[in-house]
Amino acid sequence: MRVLFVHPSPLMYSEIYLRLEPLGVERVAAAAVAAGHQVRLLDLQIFKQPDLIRELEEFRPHAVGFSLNYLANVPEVINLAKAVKAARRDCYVFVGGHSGSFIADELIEHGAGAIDCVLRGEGEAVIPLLLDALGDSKLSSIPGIVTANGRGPVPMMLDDLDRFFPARYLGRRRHKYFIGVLDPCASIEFTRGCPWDCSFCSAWTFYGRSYRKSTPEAAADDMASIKERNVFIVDDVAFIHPEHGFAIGHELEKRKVKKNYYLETRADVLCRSKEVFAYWRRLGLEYMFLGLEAIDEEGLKAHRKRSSTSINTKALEIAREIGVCVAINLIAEPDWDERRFAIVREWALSVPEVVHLTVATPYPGTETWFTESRRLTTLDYRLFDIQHAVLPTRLPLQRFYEELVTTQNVLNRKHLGFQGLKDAASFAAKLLMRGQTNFIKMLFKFSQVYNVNRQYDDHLREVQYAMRPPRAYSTSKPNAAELYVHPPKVNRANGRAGVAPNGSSSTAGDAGNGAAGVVTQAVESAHDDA
Ligand code: B12
Ligand code: SF4
Repeated sequence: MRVLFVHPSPLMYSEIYLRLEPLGVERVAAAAVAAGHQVRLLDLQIFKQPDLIRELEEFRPHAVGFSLNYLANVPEVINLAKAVKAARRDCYVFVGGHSGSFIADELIEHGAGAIDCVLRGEGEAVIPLLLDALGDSKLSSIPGIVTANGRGPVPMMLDDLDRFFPARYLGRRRHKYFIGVLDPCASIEFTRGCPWDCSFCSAWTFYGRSYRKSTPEAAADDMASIKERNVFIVDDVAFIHPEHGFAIGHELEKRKVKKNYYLETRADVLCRSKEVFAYWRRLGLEYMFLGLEAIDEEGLKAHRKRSSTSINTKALEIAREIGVCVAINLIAEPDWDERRFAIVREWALSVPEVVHLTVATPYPGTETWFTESRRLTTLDYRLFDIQHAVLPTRLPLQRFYEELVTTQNVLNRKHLGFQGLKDAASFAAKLLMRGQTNFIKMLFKFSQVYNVNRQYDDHLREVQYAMRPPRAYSTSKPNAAELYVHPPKVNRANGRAGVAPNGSSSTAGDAGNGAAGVVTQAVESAHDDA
């Protein structure tokens, strides 16, 4: 069967800092290839809608699968599904991916017949089953399937992360993938899932709080097959288990693989396992993204980050000591006023690191989606990109954006001061000599993207598809069935759901002090379960 996979266009944030390969759909595509199908992949972060129509005419796919990881891409994907059906009526259209999994029924409804099914959860194990069952009554028994007739059995997890390497060879114009000066840049996955349970995040609810690892040998083989010099490690939290990081590193050394790396981790993981990060620095680790989220204890507690300002400070010291450049993320709360923005600016200017701000946004699949007491001010999916305010702001909205953009500008200028510009110019010259222009284009786009009027006007656009709002606000936590895509494994030791042997994963939210112990147990137990 001929199958075309499509990744939608980039969101606002990606327009400047990065554009990365669609690793998830590349893995699903690899599973379809392994099952004997003829597969193509079109990434609309690089190509345009007319390219999709051309591809439909040339390739004449029997099925088209959209990857929908980001909520803000929902209207685009629905309209593309409609365009595909209009061009090829008999083509089977399906949707998968992170956000798609949390709002499957809603998508089927908006699609009004253009989306034949949504496949919830991981795609690798079920894609061969779906393609095999098209036009058959077996379709309704595929794990994770949702059609206009209702839901099938619970989604199925991939039994072994080593099974499918991403089908990178299906990508076209790979030189377009980059992150900052790592231009061009490929992506790789060493582990999947996260054993923490931050209230604003859906990474843990998607994977049922599981945490799995690829073998060091497979991870190194995958890395060795990458042609690009720079690699983004997509794991939610890198090197939770330092021995895994060391083992991968040793395999890379055996294969004489030398690259520049970018990864994301937590401050407490960095503090606990400094050695593995120092070792990776020697292997080529250049940049690290730390989601500190808040600069005070109260903020950290509200996000249930289970970290403290002293751990955050220590993590920054460690990163400086080992010589890795850090980008910090802070969550801007809609109730911030001028004074609060000023405090954050002052703090950001006092540290040498790059600081990013994202706006607090409740997402389907997160706990805050159910418990957030402030009413959503919009049901426009496109604004759910953590760069727009979707909750009532204390300042008038336009004023909030003025403060946000001013802060982004101050933070940006900090790195593009005289020395920054000199460094950027020298990077740019080197990249130009290699024919890479992504980083250079990025330097000129900032004011176009972070623009008060543009952000404010985004709220005034007509809403074609309205999001299904959360059910009435509740102070009690939602029950697990409402949150998880992949249901958690029942713990063998105590018969309860979750990863912590003492059952603390389901109650860990109450933890303030002593949370570190609870999570360490969760992390260790995730290790056993993996
Ligand atoms: C790496 C990552 C990024 C990378 C690269 C992503 C990329 N190239 O696609 C970067 C840094 C660019 C990024 C950016 C952003 N990200 Co991000 N990102 C992630 C992260 C940590 C891992 C994604 C990943 O690669 N996983 C590994 C692959 C193998 O898994 P996967 O993509 O989910 O694919 C599997 C399934 O989803 C499914 N699947 C996927 N596609 C398809 C298609 C079909 C047809 C089928 C059947 C199945 C299927 O099968 C795959 C294999 O099992 C996730 C968190 C998470 N754990 O999912 C957040 C996450 C997806 N990102 C998030 C956000 C908010 C953003 C930004 C908007 C942030 C910002 N500051 O503006 C931007 C927007 C990016 C854009 N598209 O323009 C949110 C999404 C929230 C939401 N509900 O919309 C997440 C969930 C993080 C979170 N804490 O909540 N991100
Ligand atoms: S540590 Fe928290 S924010 Fe990071 S992936 Fe895990 S649950 Fe999400």
